[in-house]
Amino acid sequence: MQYGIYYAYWAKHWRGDFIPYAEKVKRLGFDILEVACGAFDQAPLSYFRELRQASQAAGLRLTGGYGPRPEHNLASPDPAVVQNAFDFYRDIFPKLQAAGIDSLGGALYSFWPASGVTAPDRAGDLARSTDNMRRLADLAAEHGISLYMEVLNRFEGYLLNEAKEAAAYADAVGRDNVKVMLDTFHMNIEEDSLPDAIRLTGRRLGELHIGEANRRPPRPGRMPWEAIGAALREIGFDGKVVMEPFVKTGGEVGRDIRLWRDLSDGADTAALDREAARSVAFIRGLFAG
Ligand SMILES: [Mn+2]
Repeated sequence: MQYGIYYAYWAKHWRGDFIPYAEKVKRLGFDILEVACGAFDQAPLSYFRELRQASQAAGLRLTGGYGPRPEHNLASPDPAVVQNAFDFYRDIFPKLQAAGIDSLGGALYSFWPASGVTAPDRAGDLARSTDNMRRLADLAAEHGISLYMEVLNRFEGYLLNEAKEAAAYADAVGRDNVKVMLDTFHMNIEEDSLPDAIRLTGRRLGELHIGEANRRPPRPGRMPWEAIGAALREIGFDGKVVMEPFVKTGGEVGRDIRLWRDLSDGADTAALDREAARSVAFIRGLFAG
């Protein structure tokens, strides 16, 4: 397994320059830096070549994340929205490839956050999403990219809330480069058993997001980290484990993640760095078994 962290732990905005994080994240003990791809259409191809060079120089692998905006919703009944989504992905896939990013994870099958939805056409959306995902997967494959369907809690999504739903979705799409992404923060709300959800997902698991129930970096005590590690070893998981902590208020990140209080105990950047380093050492040791 390889261990990573999402850059937004330190950031207030979803679009940003990821290059400065490469050296830092490696020094803190990570193998992977996960970046936000939602604004990749705003940047030129040359930026992504620089990003690749920076990550290679640091000895770091990059992964991509995206919570699709409503205008990129692959489940939409409006063909113009679906076309718009394909236009967006057709623009960014070559950029991911240029950056050396071989996976994109998130609620790619729908949109995020789907918090205002009251009466969704779940069956219709699932059918449309499944058909469109097959096409998107084939496009992604041309760029060597795998797509990870992130399972979200009920307050942020309505199509895939449980691992078993995502497993069925991935099976229905039936493409090797479409996998499932689980996240302990969402699982903590929706799953009866976190280890059982991992076992059920099995070989379909592409990436695991880790975090405490309140989205602090993993630490001992609250989540069943030992049992989660055992389940990952049981399914022979050799993929990406990426922590996605959010602890600081303010900006787009604080607003979208609904951070209304400081969960960092007033940490400055150096203290955030120490916490991330401590957390990845804890998880790495535990998951190794
Ligand atoms: Mn996540």
